[in-house]
Amino acid sequence: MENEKKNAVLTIAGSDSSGGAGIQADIKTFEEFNERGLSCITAITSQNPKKIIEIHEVPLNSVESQLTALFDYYQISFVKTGMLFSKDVIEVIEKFHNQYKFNLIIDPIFKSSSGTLLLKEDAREVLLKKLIPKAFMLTPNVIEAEIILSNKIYDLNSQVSSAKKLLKMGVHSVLLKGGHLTEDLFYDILIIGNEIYKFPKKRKNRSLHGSGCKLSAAIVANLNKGLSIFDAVSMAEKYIEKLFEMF
Ligand code: PXL
Repeated sequence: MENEKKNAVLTIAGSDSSGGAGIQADIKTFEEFNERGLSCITAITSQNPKKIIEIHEVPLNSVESQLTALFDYYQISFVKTGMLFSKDVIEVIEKFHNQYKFNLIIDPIFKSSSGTLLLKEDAREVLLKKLIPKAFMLTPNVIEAEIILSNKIYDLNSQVSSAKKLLKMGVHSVLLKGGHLTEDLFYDILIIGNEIYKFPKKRKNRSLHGSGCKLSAAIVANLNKGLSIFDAVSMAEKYIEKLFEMF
């Protein structure tokens, strides 16, 4: 029908000039899963695989008008957030969430692997208090979960108890990724209410820049197809395994 809104998935994140992470990774992944991918860019990073040389913040009115343009036209049920950079951006997302009630998948990005801040210090509290409690799913790695919870995660037991603590912040489900623990066999832990699932993973001899972004983007694409949370995560995990074999 002419005036029926087209369905699409949206990522709100930073641009990664090197293409491996951020907006570029998300859009590529959405399209891999044949989902129409939309983007709202919060910041432009100038980076290559060695370093980030600059972060250019997109003006708040532009962030807001990107979202206005998209929500006016498309039917958007699932939104992924990545690098948000400022507390003002988080508050704008909260406002749109109140109005449009989409399912929010938060990949809580705090720092790049080289240590550059991708979320300003004064925005952390706002992310924790205002946005995380509204999330349908939170997909932190161990380091990000440690920042959110202010506790150390050193083994599978503390990983599981930390995932439970994250759930208590009000989110619907948590995928706490274990790749930063030291064991050769580690787990990504998925918690949905009382259900706990463990996805076993073998340590690779290298990391893949942007694989975290791509994992949550693949989950979002799968959720938008109507898959259950467990199936969406299982298929996304398999997809990332395949990328490691290819690149
Ligand atoms: O991988 C985390 C990440 C997300 N988004 C942007 C990034 C990075 C890491 O560098 O630059 C824009």
